[in-house]
Parts: sequence; C-alpha cells; structure tokens
Amino acid sequence: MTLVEGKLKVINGKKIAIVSTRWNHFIVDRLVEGAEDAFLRHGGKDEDITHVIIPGAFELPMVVDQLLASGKYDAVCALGAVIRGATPHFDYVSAEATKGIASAALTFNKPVAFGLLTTDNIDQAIEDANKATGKDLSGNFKFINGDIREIDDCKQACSGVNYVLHQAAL
Ligand code: INI
Repeated sequence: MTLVEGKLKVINGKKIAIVSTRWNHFIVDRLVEGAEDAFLRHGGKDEDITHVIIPGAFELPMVVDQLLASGKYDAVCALGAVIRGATPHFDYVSAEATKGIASAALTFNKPVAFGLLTTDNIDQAIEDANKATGKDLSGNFKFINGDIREIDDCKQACSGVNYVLHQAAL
C-alpha cells in the first residue's frame, strides 16, 4: 500500500497569502485571526504571511488568481462572509466567488483554502465567527480525515488553512 499524507506542519518557510474582505469585516476579521493563529501554531512564521484586504467576496477570485500567478506564495487562504439577507444578490455573489476560487486553484494547481462563510443571517455569521476566535482546531483534524460534514462553516475556514499546509507539505 502506498500512503500519501501531508503533515500538519509548515515546513521550509512556506509562504501564505490571506485574502479577506472589507464586506462584513466584523465577521471576517475573526476568520483572519483564526487563519493566522492556525498558520503560526503549525510552525509558520509571521513574516511569511501576507494579508491582502479587498472590497467583497465577488473580488476574491480575481485576487486569488493574481496572488497565485505572482508565484510568490505556496498557498492562498480566501476569507469572506456572504449573508443572505433579502435579495437574490447573495446567490450571485456566493456562486461567482465559489466558482472563481475553485477555478484559480485548478489553474495554478496550488492549495487554496476556501474560507467563505455563506449564512442565512447575521446571527449565524456571528456565531460562526465566535467559534473561530475560540481557536478550536478539533474540526481541522476532522476535515483532514475527510469528515467534512461534521464541521460548520467557520471551522471550514480554519481547517482550510490546515488543509493548505497539509497540501503544501506534500
Ligand atoms: N460582498 C460580500 O463579501 N458579502 C456580502 O454579503 C455581499 N452582499 O451581500 O452584497 C457582498 N457584496 C459586494 C460584492 O462582493 C462586491 O464587492 C461589490 O459588488 C463590488 O464589486
């Protein structure tokens, strides 16, 4: 049997870019804290994190694409929050952001963490963001084990970072 498995460790000074949105920044800033914390706790160095702040989730694909194209980063972590509210705008923004981020990852064949919260209302988003600041990493390991169903949106954001490290370590 051949087992291919990364390590939950940042090795050889891997560099990561975290992209976060100003839209819903009071939520998204909590995700940034969680992502930075996860990177540092797994052996990454503060100087190897570049944090890019952009307007909203719709812009995430373009910026993820540019960061990967620059060749400067081993992985990118995309963070944002789209809150449904009362308009169909939610569906367009979240669908384009999701498709675009996935497409950039496939184009450049580099790890991209998908940390976009998509919630029905602001209360759900706050709840998720609070869990991120709790820095509960247990969900990350579930994610690595492939048990994605058990973790909520917020833990996906954090675990995405670990997934990035996991991939980057290969
Ligand atoms: N951007 C978000 O990141 N979250 C949202 O909830 C949101 N809503 O609801 O509209 C949102 N809109 C802005 C959009 O992402 C672009 O930044 C904007 O349209 C400019 O291109």
